[in-house]
Amino acid sequence: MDPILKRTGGAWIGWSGAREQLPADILSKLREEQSAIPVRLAPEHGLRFYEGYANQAVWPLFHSFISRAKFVPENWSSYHDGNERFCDAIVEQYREGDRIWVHDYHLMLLPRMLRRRLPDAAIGFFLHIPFPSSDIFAVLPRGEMLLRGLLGADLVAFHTHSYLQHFRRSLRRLLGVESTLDCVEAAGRRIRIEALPIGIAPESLTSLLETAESKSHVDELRRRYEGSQILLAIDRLDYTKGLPERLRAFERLLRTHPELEGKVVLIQVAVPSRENIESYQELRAEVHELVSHINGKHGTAGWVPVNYIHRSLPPDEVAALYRIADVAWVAPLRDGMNLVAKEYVACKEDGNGVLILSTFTGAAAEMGEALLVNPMDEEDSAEAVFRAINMDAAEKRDRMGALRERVLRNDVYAWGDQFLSRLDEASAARTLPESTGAIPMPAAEFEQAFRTAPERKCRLLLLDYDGTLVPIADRPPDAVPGANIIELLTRLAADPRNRVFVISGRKSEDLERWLGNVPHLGLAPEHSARWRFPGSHEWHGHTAPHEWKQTVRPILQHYVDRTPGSFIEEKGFALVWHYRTADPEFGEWLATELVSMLEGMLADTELRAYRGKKIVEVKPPWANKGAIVPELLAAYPDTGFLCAMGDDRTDEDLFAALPKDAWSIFVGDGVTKAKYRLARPADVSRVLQRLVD
Ligand code: GDG
Repeated sequence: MDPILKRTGGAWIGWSGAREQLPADILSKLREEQSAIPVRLAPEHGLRFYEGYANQAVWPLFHSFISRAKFVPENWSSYHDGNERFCDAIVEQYREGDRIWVHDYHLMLLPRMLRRRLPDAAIGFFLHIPFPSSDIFAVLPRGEMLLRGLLGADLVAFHTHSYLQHFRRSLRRLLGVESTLDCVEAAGRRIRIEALPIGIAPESLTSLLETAESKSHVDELRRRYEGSQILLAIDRLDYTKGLPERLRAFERLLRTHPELEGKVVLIQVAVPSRENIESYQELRAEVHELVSHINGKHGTAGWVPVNYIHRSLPPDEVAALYRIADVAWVAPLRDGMNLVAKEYVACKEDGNGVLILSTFTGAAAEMGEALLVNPMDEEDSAEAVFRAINMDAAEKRDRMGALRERVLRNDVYAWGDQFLSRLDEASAARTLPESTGAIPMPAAEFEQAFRTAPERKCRLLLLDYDGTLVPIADRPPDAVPGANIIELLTRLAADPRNRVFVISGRKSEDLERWLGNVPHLGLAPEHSARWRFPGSHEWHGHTAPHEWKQTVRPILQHYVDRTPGSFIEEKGFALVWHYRTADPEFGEWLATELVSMLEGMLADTELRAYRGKKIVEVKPPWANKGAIVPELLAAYPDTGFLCAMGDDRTDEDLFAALPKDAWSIFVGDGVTKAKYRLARPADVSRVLQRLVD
């Protein structure tokens, strides 16, 4: 972040790790020279904030190491308290127009805390580690609080699309919050979600190699390892980084290729990390033991196979190692991104190097020219190394050339600029537009418009059935119209000036059976793929092709088998999977899976999969309720009053197709394009009753 802060003139607010308050002269030096402002955590909370919930619960779980996760309730309160202290420090520094960029898993409660105190601030959040699958996330105690915490931001960003998808699933599963690919609407605001892979600052690394001192250091290293292929691994000593697995693979390489004796060396830099945590102490012991084992077993008087460096090196030495290494061996078991892979590539100007990269890093999603390995597969890893050290120069140059181009182009500046411009856009678009909140229906005005429609013109009423005229039933066949609705429709349709249509997703037989005897009632079943005019029994509209149902039905059947209580409904133009009586969370989860699967399958057909209220419907796009509006306006050019009522996503097509001066009325409390709103089907009956009275 340092180069970005310098460029934008930002300040860094962070915890120094110190238990005590820093002396005043150091504080002012930090502020003046580095724009760094330390947050003070109470001594009893400080370590527990960092080493407790953040690094013993969130870190292992987010890296899919469930069995390493530890949850201690006291650590949770320190985590909460730590986030609050950050909030205080930020609020103290904040000036109107500032942008706040919150980093990483230690501070996931912070966006919401900030939103409460600075409602108008632009707040962005970036997660540097993976976001786990929702199965794993669900294991994390207080996970819902973290999700709510993040939803305080205007922008929440991750390294990869797959982390983003995991986040979306967790939102649905734990909070019941729906999202689209790039947006979540929650707590009355719109939150943007993004995949923005981080980059590096290549020149701040390569410039370290330009000094005379550094050049002679590189020459000296080259002399020292002359005749050997140099494999390089640089990691924090963390169990996610796969050090023991890599050492074992290296041992296998030496065992299976004895001809490599004296000709290959592995330089492993292991930077000490989180040393107070027990699992890190165990890892250190295991790694030390493996290194001694390999060197003891395979080494000779003149050759040490593993050159192990257990400390942090100055940056110029790191750069020199990148420059001389023939192979960088980046093998984490799980890693949000992994910058070492990108830094190595940046230092290989001559293209003479090979990157071996674990598929379980975020970097693998954009570095396909590396030799990709599964670090758990010792044999596969050892062979990848063998291949790398024997690769011919042209192949090395080709692969490295493609990798370099991407690393240099997508640098950390591009990443920072993108994040900040997305944050600006997201905070400007945070408020949900007024149109999504239709106003309560003005009943008296509505009646007045109906009554005073010009004498010689007709009045057109388009009414949805389920959820509008009758309440939604668990099973579709149970939504039979009561005598009151039949009477109401009969009286409404009897007025020679009225043209009344029931426009529904139901199949023709249902509407005919229930409403077919109401004189002068128009029917438009199957989302108006077909219709008949009042007083006529002749059907107009499309005829239905059937062949596609044979392919789609088995897929829906598979979901029926997996979901107790769900079933398939067949209509003339559509197949529908209903899951109203299934477990709600499971049903929603499967519906999303089904729709995304069908999207791929149906891409080159004219069919589409749609989600409605507890249904997934497969149908052609022309079977939509908006399509009938031009037909009816052509049939009734003398329309002087037009009203449409509906409660479902499918009714939105109808609302969108209406002329501007029509009365569009949404039933329920969802987001809608309609102008007016009624609460429930009983209100619809009441309003219609007043028209006939
Ligand atoms: C987190 C995520 C994500 C290493 N040894 C020395 C040294 N390093 C530098 C490397 C590199 C950095 O440390 C390590 O970065 P990584 O990306 O590999 O890993 P994490 O520290 O776990 O970082 C990770 C990252 O955030 C960014 O979003 O990529 O997935 O876990 O820059 O060069 N630097 C110096 N001496 C060393 O001995 N000076």
